[in-house]
Amino acid sequence: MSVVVWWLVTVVMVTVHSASAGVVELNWEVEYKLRWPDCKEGIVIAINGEFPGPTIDATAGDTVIIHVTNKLSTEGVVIHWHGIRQNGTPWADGAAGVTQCPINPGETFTYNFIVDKAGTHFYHGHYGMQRSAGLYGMMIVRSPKETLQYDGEFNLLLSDWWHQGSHAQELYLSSRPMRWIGEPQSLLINGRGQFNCSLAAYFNEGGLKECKFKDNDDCAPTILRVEPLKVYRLRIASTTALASLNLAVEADCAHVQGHQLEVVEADGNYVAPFTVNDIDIYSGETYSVLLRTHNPTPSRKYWISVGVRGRKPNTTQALTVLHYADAPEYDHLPYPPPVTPRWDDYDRSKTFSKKIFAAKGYPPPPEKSDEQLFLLNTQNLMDKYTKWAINNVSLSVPATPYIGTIRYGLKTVNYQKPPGKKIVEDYDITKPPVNPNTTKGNGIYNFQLGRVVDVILQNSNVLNGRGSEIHPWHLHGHDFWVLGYGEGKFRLGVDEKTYNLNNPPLRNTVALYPYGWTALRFVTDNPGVWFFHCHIEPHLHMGMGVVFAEGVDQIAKMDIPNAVLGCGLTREFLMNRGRH
Ligand SMILES: [Cu+2]
Repeated sequence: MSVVVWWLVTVVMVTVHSASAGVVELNWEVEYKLRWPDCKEGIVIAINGEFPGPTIDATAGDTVIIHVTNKLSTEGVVIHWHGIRQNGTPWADGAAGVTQCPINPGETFTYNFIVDKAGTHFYHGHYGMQRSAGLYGMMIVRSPKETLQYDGEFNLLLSDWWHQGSHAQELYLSSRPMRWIGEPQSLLINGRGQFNCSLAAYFNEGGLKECKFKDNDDCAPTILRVEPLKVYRLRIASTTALASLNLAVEADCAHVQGHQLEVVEADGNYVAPFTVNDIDIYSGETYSVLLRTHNPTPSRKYWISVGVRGRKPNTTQALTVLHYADAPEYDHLPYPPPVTPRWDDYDRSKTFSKKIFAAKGYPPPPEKSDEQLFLLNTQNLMDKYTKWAINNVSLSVPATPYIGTIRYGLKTVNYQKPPGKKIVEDYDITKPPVNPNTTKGNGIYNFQLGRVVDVILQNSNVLNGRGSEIHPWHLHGHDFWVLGYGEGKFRLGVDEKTYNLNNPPLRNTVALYPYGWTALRFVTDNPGVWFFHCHIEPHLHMGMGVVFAEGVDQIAKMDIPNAVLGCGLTREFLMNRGRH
């Protein structure tokens, strides 16, 4: 038997933390480090030397204070708290150019906000392509009165990894003609993956050699060590730059229900529980699933596989192991890992999405909307640069954060007029754009407070006419109700009738499927400036987003720390203020 020592790894079993003091205060240093995330050396963005960054563990109602020191030395940094709504603190949302200036090298900025709602969240860089460079970590907000019952829990933070650095990727995507970054070299689970070896090599899979880890190797997998006949909560988040994923746990032939996953939470909201063999997860989404262990005799280990969905995979499945207590440490697993579903089985993905409903007890959404905003998603060319555009405008985020220009009435913000339904009605979504030219813009959509807004995301064919891609859309500052999904072009006055107004799930991220539409509803109840964008980082980099301003009058009265506005026109304004 070959000497395999991959079980000598850190066990990342999260212990339940004691009653909270109400304030979680942390000091973080953000710095480039050399690590071996997939058994090959690479440059990652680490926090306090850790990659992924440290897990934030707070309780609903806590104030979270994080002093972020930028030690990247040649570039700015910001951190977005994904899933936290930032009620009353929109300046702490951490979106560069929207809610703050990037933190300068050598400087410290303090994020200070309340985590008002329990859930599985994460945080990540929101400047350039720093998420792709590994700036991310988990953020768990516990409920003081948790209704779910379980014996233990694990965090699984999923990401994708390229050997090419994020700066090169940025340059590739901004080149003329655009150079595509390609598929990721590895998928990572908690920052750990295997590129040139496999945990399952002895099944002759992929012609890879067997992984041989040393103690504390960066790329040794996070093993989930479990006891029989217990319930575990797996908190799963996807912070991939590109890949849509599927996660499956190996079943046991002897147990009909063996290792099924009961989905109980999505994006920090409880859902009506349903049971599946595997879950789909898009970038920006989080789930909690309950896994019931059985009692294998003799005790053994089982695979957990993570594979790519929605793009022709060129990336090997990520693997780790569910290790029952008393299972032999050094034995091979008896069966090959489960293979995640075919990448282009979109019907299967949609079936999963359509199983998600709000748990009992959530109030239904308002019955009618005040406004309907159509957002047509297209791929375009601008001066021979490849861009993604919404209603034919490719977003270019300005140097001066919107929140500052609005706060001080600097008159540089253009409020974009929603183009209405016409843009969708006149457009053939099955064909590449007839007029591929788009314009760059930094206009934003302006909403009064207390409005019920429906957003209809409409997908279309890409430039070369070879298909339509999945876009997971993420809204900052809000949860929204997912009212429905449909095929083809949205039919005004017809498709609204199919909306689920009874128990739609609340989310902050939702998938837009190829050639289809997705409808969502939210209430403008959070004064601030909020990014709404495709969570695929290269797509956002190429302009795939819009910005919502909400309660502009309220923003004008807000106490916004000067520290977030030390760039662009707001810096000038603040410097000249007081000089007469
Ligand atoms: Cu996208």
